Amino acid sequence: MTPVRLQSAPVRFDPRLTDEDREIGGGRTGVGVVTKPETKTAKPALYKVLMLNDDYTPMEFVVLTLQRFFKMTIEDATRVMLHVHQRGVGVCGIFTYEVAETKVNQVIDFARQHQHPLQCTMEKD
Ligand code: TYC
Repeated sequence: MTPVRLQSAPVRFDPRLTDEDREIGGGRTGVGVVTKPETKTAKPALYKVLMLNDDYTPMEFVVLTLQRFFKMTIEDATRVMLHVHQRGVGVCGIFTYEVAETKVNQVIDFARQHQHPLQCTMEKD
């Protein structure tokens, strides 16, 4: 009877390995370095929603708009409205792109419905 030779399958030459890697177990040493997996989730870009001053929109309407769409207290809304009135532009909040875009459209629609020229825009933070 022919003796059965116990032999492991030939290991394919892997050009990516160094000689050191090949030394034991054909590069499959079962030994490795534990590395933290790379985190590939990028944080979304943020956008400032800006309120613009004009000469016609009533101050109370701007305060109401800031309370309604930016969940501000009457005190914060009044402070932001006065800042915009005095400086020409002011930040209502900082949001991801789609949320910022929705808020800008809500403000513009609300102002139009009430025949006010109030304008709102967004810019990358
Ligand atoms: N300037 C306006 C007025 O005097 C008030 C106002 C404030 C308008 C802020 C727009 O974003 C604005 N009635």
